[in-house]
Amino acid sequence: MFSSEFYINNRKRLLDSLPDDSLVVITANGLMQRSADTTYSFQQDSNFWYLTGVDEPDAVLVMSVNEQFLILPKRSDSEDIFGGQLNCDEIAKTSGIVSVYEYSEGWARYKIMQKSRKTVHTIIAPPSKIVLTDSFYTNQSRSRLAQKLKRYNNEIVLEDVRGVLTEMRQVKQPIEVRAIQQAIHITESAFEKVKIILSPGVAEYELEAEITRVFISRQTTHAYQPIIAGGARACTLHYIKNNQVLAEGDLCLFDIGAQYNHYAADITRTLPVNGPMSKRQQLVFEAVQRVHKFALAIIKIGLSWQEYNKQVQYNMGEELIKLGLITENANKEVRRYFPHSVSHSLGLDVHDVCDYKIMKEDMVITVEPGIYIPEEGIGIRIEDDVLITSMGARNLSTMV
Ligand SMILES: [Mn+2]
Repeated sequence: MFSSEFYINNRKRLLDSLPDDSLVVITANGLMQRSADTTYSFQQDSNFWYLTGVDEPDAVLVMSVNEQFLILPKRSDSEDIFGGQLNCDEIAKTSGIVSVYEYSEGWARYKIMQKSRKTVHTIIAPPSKIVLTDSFYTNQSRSRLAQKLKRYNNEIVLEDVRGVLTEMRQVKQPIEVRAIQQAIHITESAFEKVKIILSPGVAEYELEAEITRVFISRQTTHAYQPIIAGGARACTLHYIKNNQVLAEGDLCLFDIGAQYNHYAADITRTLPVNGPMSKRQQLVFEAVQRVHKFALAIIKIGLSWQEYNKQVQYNMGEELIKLGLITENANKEVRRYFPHSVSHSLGLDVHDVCDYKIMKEDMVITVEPGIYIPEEGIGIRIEDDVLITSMGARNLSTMV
């Protein structure tokens, strides 16, 4: 949905950030097995997409200042019959890369290109086949590529480009902000629907179905597994079973986000299942609201993430004392009721790349304080998506 200009410019910026005459090789994600011969729905590697706009599994980008091409994966006749043939013209048009080669021709060209070089720039993956990063399984395509590059030339040194890509991707271009804003609008319209049907006796999965219906009818998907958690279940931070029935007097926490043109929204609302909130629910809700407001107010260009986290956490500690939950504003105490980060970067990935050093203009981040009290069956989080501007934080998700 972006024109090829976006990807052409991103490739140029990457090359400009690397030493002269660098050779860059970056792989797409591969398909992941779901069971037997079926796969999970394909999700492209965000770096590969950022540089090419190509949504095919196992394609490889090869580029230097003088030459750029894409190598398509080996395809069998039956893959073409079941999956349809790859359209090289379409791929060339999307990416702005004129040369799209089939597997053997592409790798033959790479072999010649790397002959005169000592290093190749790529995204480094640890050597084992299944790689854990932040306790999530990463796609195996990166380690497969690294092995392949070593097979062509065992002497070649692989240099990691993740740092450069992080610096590029963490600051959003106007066209990216518009895509995120669109993902947010679609998510907001799902919230509007949910508010109408939210009532005691409704199951969490029925609400999930309604949200999914809105997303699919707008040709989007969930950017991540939605969390729809009634009552005490909201205290399980990544509750994704969504299989219980909502009870009268409970609150229901929704943490949902559409993925539009590869860009994610990430919004949380905590709504009463019916009627007004209880006195206690109201007090906790207002405390979260105040911390949320405080965080939004202090966000500014140049603020260090460390200072930001420290200030918001202190503010949260004061609220927790007022609620009678803790007696001392100390890290360990505060973490008992607020055990996650205030904010994270948002973009192509829902937890997008970021160096988390200094807040910069045109970063898009979430602001999501929460208070979780399992012993009272209350879990409340308010999460908005904001753009960091010269005027401070601009809230992009104010419609619900
Ligand atoms: Mn979030």
